[in-house]
Amino acid sequence: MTGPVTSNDVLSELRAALAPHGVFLRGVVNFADGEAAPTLGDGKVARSVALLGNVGGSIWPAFDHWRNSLPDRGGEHPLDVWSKVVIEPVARAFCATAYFPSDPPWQPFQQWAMRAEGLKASPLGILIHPQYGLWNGYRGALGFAQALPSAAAPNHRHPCDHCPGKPCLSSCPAQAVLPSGFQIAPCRAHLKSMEGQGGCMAGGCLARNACPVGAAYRYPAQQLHFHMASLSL
Ligand code: B12
Repeated sequence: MTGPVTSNDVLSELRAALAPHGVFLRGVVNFADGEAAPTLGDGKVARSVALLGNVGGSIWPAFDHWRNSLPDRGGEHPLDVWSKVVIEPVARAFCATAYFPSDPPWQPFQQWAMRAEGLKASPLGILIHPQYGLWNGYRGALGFAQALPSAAAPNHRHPCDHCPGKPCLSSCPAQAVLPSGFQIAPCRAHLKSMEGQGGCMAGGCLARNACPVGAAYRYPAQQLHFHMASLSL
């Protein structure tokens, strides 16, 4: 694609450009006039964003292959670097502006996801998907000057409302999952302890692992460890 977005096929073309990297077009948000929206590269306000992310371990093979090909394995934040390596060329090809979840000023990725995909927050703070559970995240978003074709967000039933026993609330060995929100300090201290090294650090966050929704999409072991190591930094 070499020009601005004009065709209804843009979403199919976007899906095709992202697929080799295991990145999915997760949904679209169209902004009304005057609504808070991100700024495009040319200083104008975006009319739409396309949300890009992973579903289960979809990005892991491409990311791991890229990382293993580099002498420094992508540096201190390799997944953030890889996301840019993959998404920035797509943004250029589609005349869009790329935003990344880790880049300040933080764009409201979760608000966009709630709007575009009808997702709801789990007690952990992570949005839960009815099919993929907690095993999903965002690698970037593309801002466009035009509205994009979009369907109304699905009105999912909130999986946590019907969860028997809510095991995520009682599985955190650091008591970091409180009704008031996730507490990063006890989580990080636990990850550094012997118990944490052998538990959450080795096999992934025990509270996240305890969620029964989308268990088939749980990240592969290497990816679980990667995210815990990043969180403990
Ligand atoms: C700062 C941050 C954190 C901080 C939270 C500090 C805080 N109290 O807000 C810390 C370091 C604790 C954190 C941890 C994790 N995070 Co985080 N985080 C972010 C980040 C970069 C900014 C959040 C923000 O302020 N946004 C700005 C406001 C304007 O956006 P918003 O959509 O309106 O904000 C929502 C969030 O702030 C959310 N929120 C509030 N408190 C918390 C606490 C946690 C733990 C989370 C996840 C969200 C959350 O509620 C707001 C309203 O919906 C976002 C990316 C982003 N740009 O949003 C990722 C993001 C929210 N994190 C994400 C994830 C996956 C995690 C981890 C699981 C990562 C890991 N390595 O394990 C852990 C959670 C651990 C656990 N057991 O639950 C994902 C969530 C994906 C999803 N499906 O919802 C995001 C979107 C990043 C991504 N690449 O996809 N995170």
